[in-house]
Amino acid sequence: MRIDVVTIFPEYLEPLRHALLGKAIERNILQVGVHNLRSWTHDVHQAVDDSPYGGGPGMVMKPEVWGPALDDVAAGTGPAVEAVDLTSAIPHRMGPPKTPGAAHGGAVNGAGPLILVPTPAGRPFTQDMAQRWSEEERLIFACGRYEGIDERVIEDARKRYRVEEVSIGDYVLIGGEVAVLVIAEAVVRLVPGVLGNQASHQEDSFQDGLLEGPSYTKPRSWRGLDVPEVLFSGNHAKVARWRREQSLRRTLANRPELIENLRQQGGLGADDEDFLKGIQGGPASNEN
Ligand code: 6GU
Repeated sequence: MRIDVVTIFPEYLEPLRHALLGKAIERNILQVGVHNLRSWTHDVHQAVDDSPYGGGPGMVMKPEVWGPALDDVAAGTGPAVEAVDLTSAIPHRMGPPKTPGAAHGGAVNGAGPLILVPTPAGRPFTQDMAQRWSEEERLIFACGRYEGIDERVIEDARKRYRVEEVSIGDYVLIGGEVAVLVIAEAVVRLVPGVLGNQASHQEDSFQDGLLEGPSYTKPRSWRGLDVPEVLFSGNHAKVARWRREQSLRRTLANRPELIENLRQQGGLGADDEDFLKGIQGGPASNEN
């Protein structure tokens, strides 16, 4: 997978080089290009925004800068050629240096890159999206400030590319950069070969519509608190049932709407319903 990010704060994307993503870069599973939007300005002030038509606070990012930036990054042309790919921050076992601009160009799958626009006005980011996007050849993130990019940039880009506007939650950030870090991490960890243990995302929170339950390690007793006895039983079916119930319990407490969603989809068995009834004190407790 190749990820390109267009931003006015390239240094903000530095964390992509570290830890899990750095390892994926090092192992050639991932290439990351970070591009400074100001490379596509022509005026002496390198202006990327202007005041909004119709008035109001804040600034709007200019279409004459964003349009060519997205086209060049998609095609690997213009200033996008000069952007040096991020290399891993991991000092040991570094692979050979990559040629700047290598691996640009059209996607092998013929669908072309998927352009992602982080914005609080986008669709809520979910694990399902992370799963779908982890199967893409190329992702291009277009980071705007929160007042936004001139709408025509999105409208025009949709004529040639697949474009999705995405939000990471119901709060407002100054710009999309941190959202890119969040989304990239969620996506890249699902790319085959990135996680050491491929089984380890089968049990992730949200993978089955429920939150993950508690985990324990040694010592068996710590500060007077004991690891639940069932985990020493060696009875795999019993452990699996207990884990399911812990997931149901935590999901009901923290995200009750997820329980309802799962119920609508037929994802709760009779034993699940019995357990939920038990911890809610019966259906009467819903009536208040
Ligand atoms: Cl993706 N961008 C910005 N600027 N603010 C956000 C967001 C994204 N998601 C939630 N708030």
